[in-house]
Amino acid sequence: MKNPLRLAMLSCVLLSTLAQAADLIPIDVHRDANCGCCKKWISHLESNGFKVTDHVETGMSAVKQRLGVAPRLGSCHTAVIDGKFVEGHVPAEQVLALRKRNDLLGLAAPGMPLGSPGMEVEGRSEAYQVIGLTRDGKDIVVAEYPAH
Ligand SMILES: [Cu+2]
Repeated sequence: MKNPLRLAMLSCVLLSTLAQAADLIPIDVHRDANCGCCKKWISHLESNGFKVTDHVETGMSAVKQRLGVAPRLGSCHTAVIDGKFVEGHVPAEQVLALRKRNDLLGLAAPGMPLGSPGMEVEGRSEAYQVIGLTRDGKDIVVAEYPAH
């Protein structure tokens, strides 16, 4: 390589790629093979700094039971981060906030609310809540969308 500037730029790109890889937050996502909105939610996480390990499952209800997701909080996919569950289309910012909450076993966006990440439908959205399940088994509202 004759051009030293080009070499410097190239190594710069390599370094920033390495730094990004180190900063990504690992999360496991369990989903059914036929779930399209689950894949969209995975893309939402990936574009918000997560490194997703995708687990395709044959029996999601058994997975949810094993991970401690109360049936009333159920949605499609179930993720696990730092030993806590994330059920359904929870926004990435709430997943980040969950990492600092030791009072919660997990978070859920019950059902499949239109307009939540991965559930975008042109011109349609509905209000929904992000629910936290506390260590003593209570549901608490952690966030409401759209934010107001
Ligand atoms: Cu879904």
